[in-house]
Amino acid sequence: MGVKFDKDEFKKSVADNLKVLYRKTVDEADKQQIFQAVSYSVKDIIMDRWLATQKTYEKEDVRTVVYMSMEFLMGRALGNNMINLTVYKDIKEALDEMGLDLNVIEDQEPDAALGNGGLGRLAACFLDSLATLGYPAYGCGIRYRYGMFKQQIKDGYQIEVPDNWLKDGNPFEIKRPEYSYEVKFGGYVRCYKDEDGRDKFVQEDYRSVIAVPYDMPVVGYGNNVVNTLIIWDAEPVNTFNLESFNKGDYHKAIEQENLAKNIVEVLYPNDNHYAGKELRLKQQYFFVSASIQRAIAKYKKTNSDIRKFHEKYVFQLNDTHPTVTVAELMRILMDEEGLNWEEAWEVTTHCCAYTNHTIMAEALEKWPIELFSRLLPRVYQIVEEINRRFVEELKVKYPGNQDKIRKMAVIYDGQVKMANLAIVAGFSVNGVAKLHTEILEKQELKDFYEMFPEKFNNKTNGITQRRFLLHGNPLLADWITGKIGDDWITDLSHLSRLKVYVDDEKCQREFMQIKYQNKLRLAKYIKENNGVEVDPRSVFDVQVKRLHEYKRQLLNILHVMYLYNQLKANPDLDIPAQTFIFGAKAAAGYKIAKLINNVADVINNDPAIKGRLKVVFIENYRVSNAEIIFAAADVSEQISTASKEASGTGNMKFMLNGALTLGTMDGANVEIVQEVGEDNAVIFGLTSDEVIRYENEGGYDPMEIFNNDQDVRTVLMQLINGEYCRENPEMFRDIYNSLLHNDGGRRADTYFILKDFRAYADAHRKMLDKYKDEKGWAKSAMLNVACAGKFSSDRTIEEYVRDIWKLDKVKVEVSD
Ligand code: 26W
Repeated sequence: MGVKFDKDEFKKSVADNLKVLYRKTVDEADKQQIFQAVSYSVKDIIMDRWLATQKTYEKEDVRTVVYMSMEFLMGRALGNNMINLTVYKDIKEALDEMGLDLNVIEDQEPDAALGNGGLGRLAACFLDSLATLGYPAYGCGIRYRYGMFKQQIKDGYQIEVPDNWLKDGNPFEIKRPEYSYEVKFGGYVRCYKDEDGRDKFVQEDYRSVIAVPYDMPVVGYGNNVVNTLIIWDAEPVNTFNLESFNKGDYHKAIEQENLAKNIVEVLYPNDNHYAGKELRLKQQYFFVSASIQRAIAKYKKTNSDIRKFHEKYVFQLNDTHPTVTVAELMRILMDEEGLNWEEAWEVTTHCCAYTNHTIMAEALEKWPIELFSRLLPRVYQIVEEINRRFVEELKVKYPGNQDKIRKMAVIYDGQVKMANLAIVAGFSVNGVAKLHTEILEKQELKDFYEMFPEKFNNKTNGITQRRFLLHGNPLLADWITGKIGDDWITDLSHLSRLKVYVDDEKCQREFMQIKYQNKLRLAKYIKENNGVEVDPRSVFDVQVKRLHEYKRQLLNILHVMYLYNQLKANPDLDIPAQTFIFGAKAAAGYKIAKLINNVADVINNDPAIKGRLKVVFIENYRVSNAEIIFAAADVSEQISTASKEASGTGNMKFMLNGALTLGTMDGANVEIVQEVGEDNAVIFGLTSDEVIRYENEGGYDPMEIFNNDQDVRTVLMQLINGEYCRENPEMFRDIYNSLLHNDGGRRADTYFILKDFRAYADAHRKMLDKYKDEKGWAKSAMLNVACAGKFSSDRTIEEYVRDIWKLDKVKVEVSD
């Protein structure tokens, strides 16, 4: 089913593109131009498949899932598209012959960083799996002008630099203005009776924008399927709104122009933190309304009865961010399609399914009624009615129980609660790992679970092996294929066939040699990008993920400080050399990055340590360098406070690349250990039950640890004695205080860092003991790969399809 590849034709195509796009020959073109030309040549291969796929969907009038997400963290497209077209090596060869280096070309592409972290990257992995498995699906999101900020480190601080990812043009996207829709904001609702005496509602005196879609291809692996990611751009209703202008409404014209510009300007760089910004609600409604209008228009092309809309479309809501989908769908079905409430509710509640990605309280989206109703007057009326009916139901079911109503109502205390809306109107509510779903059912969403147990289900996250092994780690990918064939590329459970090799010493050596090569590659990257020299023979101990208190990068760096003290006190300590690698973007103002960088500065420049300890903060961690980092890791740090990390997906990427997990029993770590066995990971620390118990008891007393554990005490004192900041010893006072003292409503050491410290230090010791046993380590690392099968997003998607989406697979035929 692969693509028939003609090398000479491809070379000619690249040369032609350079000519047509830039009037240049291959020798004259610069790297960016070459990247563009090669991308257009690859797009050319995609195009016939894209056309054929969409034709097939239309002809077979398939049931479709629409993955609704504010974030799609796609990363680079060129390499991935070549991989999935199964022409990567062919193209590499063709370019070689033209004197061009594919790696250099790939490096010209900016990451499509339309997401913050786990949630956005999960959406991208899901699209890859849906296309590869041949399911009719498309993603809907926003074409942010500026994606996730680029991070520079200056003087140890994070500097946020705008990510102008579209500056050189995006060769893979296609603008489709013919499918544009108007989206209205503000004004008021006029109610009148139509000829039949029915109530009609129209929004008047509104401001509006035109939502213009751009399609991005999502190529399935080796199966001719090309699905679509639709990202919406906003354009002013009329470049210079003539109508308003003529009426003298100059102000309104300018307002609408600004609205369009602002709405898609930038991705909010908040992860797990709700800020309540009006513009964010505008973004949400903007892409939701456009996406639903598009789905309904598509549906009506081939179907006549809108009452059966839910038979052909299901909307998966990626967290609460797109939850206004529920009310917008109701509005369109009633106000534009003429259904009554009951009919519209029947359709809506069979269309919408909600995924929860976090139990962090500060991430819960609650919009003030004032803001919500002012921005979306008609949608608000509908939310009010949903709430009124639901509260009636609650009163019948739980008479006199005000407490239930307070907690479960969609509107309460002046706020619209988006999670409650999603649960009430959705037919499915899922968590993203077994433990996470259990916590939702038993704690966070207990009342809802009791009322609607049938809606709740678990879907443990997964990752795509096409990007994070086949593309990111070609050496290991080839080695695996050499051993067990290439079925693993589309069925990761095949990796278990590697188990027969884990005791074979030759295989162990080959495997570790590949790891070493990947460590060399990362060392080179670090040298070139960060100017730090690291020893590829040292243990690469890596924590890469968003910087967040609950993820506890602080625990990691405090432990590094402790290790450094140990090595200073005992220079003969018999432990392998270690490199601690961090990579993370922080919400603006978070101090830990500065601490990590200062610690790195001190340790890396201390000759007494003889290079046995190094600390690196990799600047601008993102999808493209993540691929290099995972491939090179020995130890995977997954150390969140138990119960806080819903799933984690980086943990799976490390495992797939043969790193051992050092982690807490949190999120999907639990399932990772279950798959690989307790001997091939190191687990430490409080369990989620223990954490939750302490939280309910109002915390614990970190002072006791501070007073009794001399090592911890020393490390904490070093936060405030200038050891890591000569010029300002007060620099890390806040961190010190947060660990030891209650502050207003905030408990000391909210995330149990000191409580888990000893166990963490012991876990590290245990890990190093394992590392010293070379064969044992090789075996464990190989077993991690061999047991990673469950964590393919292909498996996750099959479960979504089976339990929630009920889609049929499609076959796409293409004549090359
Ligand atoms: C409204 C602000 C905001 C922004 C982003 C709130 C919440 C979020 C996301 C839910 C944060 C996120 O990315 N969550 C992560 O989702 C991953 C995919 O399911 C999980 O693997 C991570 O554990 C979870 O933190």
